[in-house]
Amino acid sequence: MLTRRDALLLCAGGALAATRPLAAMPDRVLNAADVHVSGYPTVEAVRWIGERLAAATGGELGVRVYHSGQLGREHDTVEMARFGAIDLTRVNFAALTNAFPLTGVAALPYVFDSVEHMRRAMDGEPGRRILEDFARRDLVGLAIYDSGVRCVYNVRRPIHRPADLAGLKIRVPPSDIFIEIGRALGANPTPLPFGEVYSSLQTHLIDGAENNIRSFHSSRQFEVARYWSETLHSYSPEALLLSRRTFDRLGARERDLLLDLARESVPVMRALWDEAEATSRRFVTDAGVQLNDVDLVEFQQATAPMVQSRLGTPPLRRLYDDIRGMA
Ligand code: GTR
Repeated sequence: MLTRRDALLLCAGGALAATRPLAAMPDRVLNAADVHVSGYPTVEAVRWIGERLAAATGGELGVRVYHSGQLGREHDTVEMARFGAIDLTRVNFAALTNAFPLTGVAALPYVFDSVEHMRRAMDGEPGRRILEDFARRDLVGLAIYDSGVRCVYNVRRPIHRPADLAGLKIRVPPSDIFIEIGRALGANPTPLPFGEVYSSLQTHLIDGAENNIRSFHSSRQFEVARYWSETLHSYSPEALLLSRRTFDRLGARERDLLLDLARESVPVMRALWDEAEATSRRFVTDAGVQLNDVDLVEFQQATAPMVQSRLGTPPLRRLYDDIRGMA
């Protein structure tokens, strides 16, 4: 946890770019990482928590969000939170599938039928099980946020079926499951951190990538990749994680406040998300990106064997069956 003095020292040293004026800072600050830009719904949801926390503690405890990947790649921020070097991190399940296999189930292709299905499952028992599992590795799972639906986009051509992806280098997050997903979709998957995707598209290191439409817009990748194909292959959600060390250092009332505010931030985030997603869809369409539907049955069939291969243990199979049972 950063004290006001630490924060001043850090900023004076220029080690971290400030995101809010120091004068408005509470006495103690929880620092939070996010790879997304300011204004992205995950960033704003964590700021919302911070503002409510500061108000409820009379300015004693707040949150400062280091957005745009200022604190590093998602995998690294998870490790930093585990060891108490940062307090909070908001990452996609894609960054968690290797260390927390339950998250991988929610990232699998076509495990959710719709946004409503994903929300129902993540608000319910399956989501609770995933959040509790973070305790195994020094983390407290605070909340699960929306991440829309991931689709494939590229610089070359519209994709209608898996065969159209043959030979295309498609960036995926650095995660075993996502590498397998990329292959199952028919592409040549190339794992890269989020912050490197835009330049890799520009330099033709990759031909395309896959993500939700908000990220496609806010990272400006739509300027380079002009074909967006509605593969709808993964709803891989977002997790807000707290360092166990920080949790242990907080007072009992502060812990309860933080847990409650994190829970209350989920509908706040979703409202921001729904608006942002619609805005981004309009924006990229107006900017000339070509959107097309795909043969979903072919994509479902192509990915079905890898989905089954990922359900090798009883807890994973049970989670999958429970999620499907809520469709
Ligand atoms: C986004 C997600 C980010 C990051 C990114 C990626 O949808 O919100 O946290 O994981 O995808 O593909 O790296």
